[in-house]
Formats: sequence, structure tokens, C-alpha cells
Amino acid sequence: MSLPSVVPAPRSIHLGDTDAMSLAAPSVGGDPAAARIAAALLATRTGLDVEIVSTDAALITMSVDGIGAPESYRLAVTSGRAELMGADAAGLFYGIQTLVQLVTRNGDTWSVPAVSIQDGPRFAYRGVMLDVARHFHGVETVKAYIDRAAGLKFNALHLHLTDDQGWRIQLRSRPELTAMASSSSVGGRPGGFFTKTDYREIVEYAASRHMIVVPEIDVPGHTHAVGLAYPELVEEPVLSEHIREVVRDYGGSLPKNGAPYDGVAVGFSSLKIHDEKTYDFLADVFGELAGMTPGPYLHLGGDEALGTEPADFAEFVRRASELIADLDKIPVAWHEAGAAAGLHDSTVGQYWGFVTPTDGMDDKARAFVRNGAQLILSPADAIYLDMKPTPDAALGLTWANGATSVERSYSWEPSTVIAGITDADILGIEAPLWTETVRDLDAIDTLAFPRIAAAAEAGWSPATGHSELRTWDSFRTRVGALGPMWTKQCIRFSESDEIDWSRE
Ligand code: TNX
Repeated sequence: MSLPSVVPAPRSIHLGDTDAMSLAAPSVGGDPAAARIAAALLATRTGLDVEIVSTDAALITMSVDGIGAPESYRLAVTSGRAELMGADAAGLFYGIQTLVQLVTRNGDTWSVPAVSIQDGPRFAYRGVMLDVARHFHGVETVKAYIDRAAGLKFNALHLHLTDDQGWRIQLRSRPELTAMASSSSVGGRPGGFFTKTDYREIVEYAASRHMIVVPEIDVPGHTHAVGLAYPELVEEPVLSEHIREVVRDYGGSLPKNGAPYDGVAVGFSSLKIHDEKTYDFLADVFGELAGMTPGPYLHLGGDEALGTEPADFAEFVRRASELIADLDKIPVAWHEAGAAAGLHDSTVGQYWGFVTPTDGMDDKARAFVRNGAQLILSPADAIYLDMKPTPDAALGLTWANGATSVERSYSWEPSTVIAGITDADILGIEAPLWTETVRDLDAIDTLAFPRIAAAAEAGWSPATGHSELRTWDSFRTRVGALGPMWTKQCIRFSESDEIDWSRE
């Protein structure tokens, strides 16, 4: 008999020798927070009423027992009962996600196969990124994306809060940013921003699903919107041939200081590097954001500062990273910042080159490791969820080696992307979703699913070659089995023809 389908693939899974456990009268007990979550998820999955009862009386019991590595869990299901134990609350939460994936329909009834699973993550950091700057996505959408990601055992939500098209986070120290620079977005559509209360709500919601929030303020480039509020802080746009080409191909107008930018070109804007006012601004922005963010990381961006001289760029990221470190946060920067001498040595690098690096991007990534810090891997031609899934897809971009099939999103191994680094140098992986073409939750779902599951597996599951489950053939079968669950969860996944979707 084939193994039941779990995504991301668990460390070990064995079929038991009893019948499946029937969910004819489902009840959960034990850890109260976990019982509530399990009852809600099982009810959504099956449509059944799931009772919360005392541990002794429960069909499914859940406890935190402190045994094992952080975020790990053990699950044992027999015909009579299921026992789930987490090393910590996060581990228990991930065990529940596994349990819900195991639920199967048999005619009019529901059951869970007899299995024993031992599971825990390969990497400590498993992120998704949502760009709320190109198109704004409000609190409800962000919460829905948190639920989707947490169900696949992601534990970090990176919010790309600022870009040329708009500033999306309210700050008391700099109220002009949202007052004057938040109402625009790509295509001239309306913008928006998170109030401080909204942001707190997101942080708390994420925490309840064992996710941290990693806020990004992208500097020194991607800062055209800052100039709407503070003209004195920004340079004139650099109108390179590349920018003119994007305007020719995608329409919109050329960026002009003082006017909102609603196109999709990148790399034309910069803060003034040699003006102390810029660093006063950064101190206010990062200082306030640090106070609002319980997670350990602040992302300073640093990508595509194409109009900035290397020496100026280096000076800027040195000061920005030091500022963040002085706030007792760990700076994160896109890999370009690795080229900067003087970058704070605690800075985590985020690699967005290809699975097979080009243009020395791997050298820049290795520089973070040489400093003694780690890397987050976001290979663009594998797990940039904003790439078109097929060449004729309505949504998405194609710059990262054309359309990205589900198979391509799956078929890469984190430890071999940057030569010379090992698992110990990798903090984790992250799947970004840039939103130039993405206006709402349906569009997010269509681009993210099912490829987000491939990214989840790269972050959580054993390395390729270290588990019989870590093959494309196994993955496509397992992911296909999740279709009915995603449908119940109202996830508008792409019904990719690379996958055999199960029906219920
Ligand atoms: C590159 S990769 C960007 C973003 C775009 C994205 C679109 C990186 C750090 N920057 O500014 O939105 O491509 O795929």
C-alpha cells in the first residue's frame, strides 16, 4: 500500500498494522490551544462537529512534552485513537497540520490511516514574502495568506512594505509617509496602508500560527514613494535605457519626482547617500518598526540600487545595517549588499539569483557567510511565486528564465545552489510573491498554489536523496491529494496539468 500523502514530506512515516481510525464521532483533547485549532481545522475539512473533551475521553489527544528538536512532533494513529506530541507548541501545531492532511473520505465517512510519523524541520527559517507595495493587500488577505502558509509549516511572513509605488506602513515618527505616499499603486489603482493597529493585528495573528513577521523597508533604491513625502531625501530618477524599455513594453509613464509612480520598472530611485537627513530618517523608521516587531529580523532591502555607485551603496548599507544591529535586531538584506565592505557582520543575506547562479550573484551571497552570518535562499527561477506558471498564464512575470512549472519549482536542492556552503550556512528558504500583476487573494492563490508547496518542502523536508519521498514523482502525487482539502479551505489553487488532482 502506498504511504499517505503529507506535504511537506515528513522526516519519517510508517504505516501502522491496524485499521484506519474512524472519525464517526471525532473528539479532541489535551493542550487547550491545540485542541481548539485541531477542532476547527478538522471541522472545515470534514464538515463534522468536532467536540473538545477531556484528555481521557478524546479520540485525538495532543500534548507538548518537551522531547525532541524545536518545532518537531510525533504522531501515532491506530484504529482506536491518535496521539500527537509536540516538542513545543509550534511542533504540536505542525503535527495538527499533518493530521488534517491525513484525513480521507470513505464514502459517507471520514477516517485517518494508521501511521506513525516523526517529523521536524530541516531549516529554522521557512518564509513566504508578500509584496504589499506594488498592489496593496489588506489585513484580511494577509491573514488568509498566513493561514495558507502556516498549513504548509512556514514560520515567517516577510512583508515588503515599501517600494517605488507606495509606502504601506503608518509610523508616528513620520506620518507624512502614509499621508502623502500611500494612495498609489501599479496601474493607477488605489493604494492603501496598514495602520499601526493593523500591523499589530497581523503580528499577533501570525504569532498565533507560529509565524514571525519580517518587515522590509527597501532602501536605498525602490524609494520613489519616499520622495512624495520627503522630496529633500531622494535623488532625481535615473532614466536608464532599461527603464525606458520597460515603459515601452509595459506602458505607464516615466518616473518623475513628486508624482506617484504607477509603472513596473525597477532600479531608478535612490535616497541621498551623502546627506545626514537620510540617516535621521532611517533611524526614525527602523527604530519605530523595531519597537512594533517582536520577531528578531528587520529587512533593509538593498536590491537593485542600479543608479547608485558601488562605493556609495557600500557606505549606505554599512550604516543601515549597523543601525538595525544597534536596535538589537538582525539585519536582513538582498544579496547585492554582500558586495559591500563594512556591512554589519550579523546581516543575513537573501539570495534571489537563479538555481544555477549567474553574474557573480553567488559571490555576493557567499560574502554573508564569510562574515559569519547565514543565508536565506529564494532562487527566482524556482520559488518566485510571481513567475507565470505556464507561458500562457494570465498572471505573472517571466524574467526568471521564463515560466516556472511546478516541476521546476520542486526540482532544486538548497545545499547545491551556492557552491561552498553547507546546511549550517543556510538559515532557510523563502518564497517571495511580488505583486506587479497581483491584485487580490484569488490572484495570490492562483500564482502561489501549488508551487508554494514545493517551496515548503525545500524548507522543511530532508535533503534530496535523503528520503524516498523527496522526488518529483512522489511530490506530485502527494500534492495532488491535497486538492480536496484546499478546496474546502477555499484556496483557489491552479489546477496544473502536471499534477493528478484527487477528487472527493
Ligand atoms: C525583482 S528580486 C525584484 C522586485 C520585483 C521582482 C519581480 C528583487 C530583490 N527585486 O523588485 O518586484 O523582481 O519578480
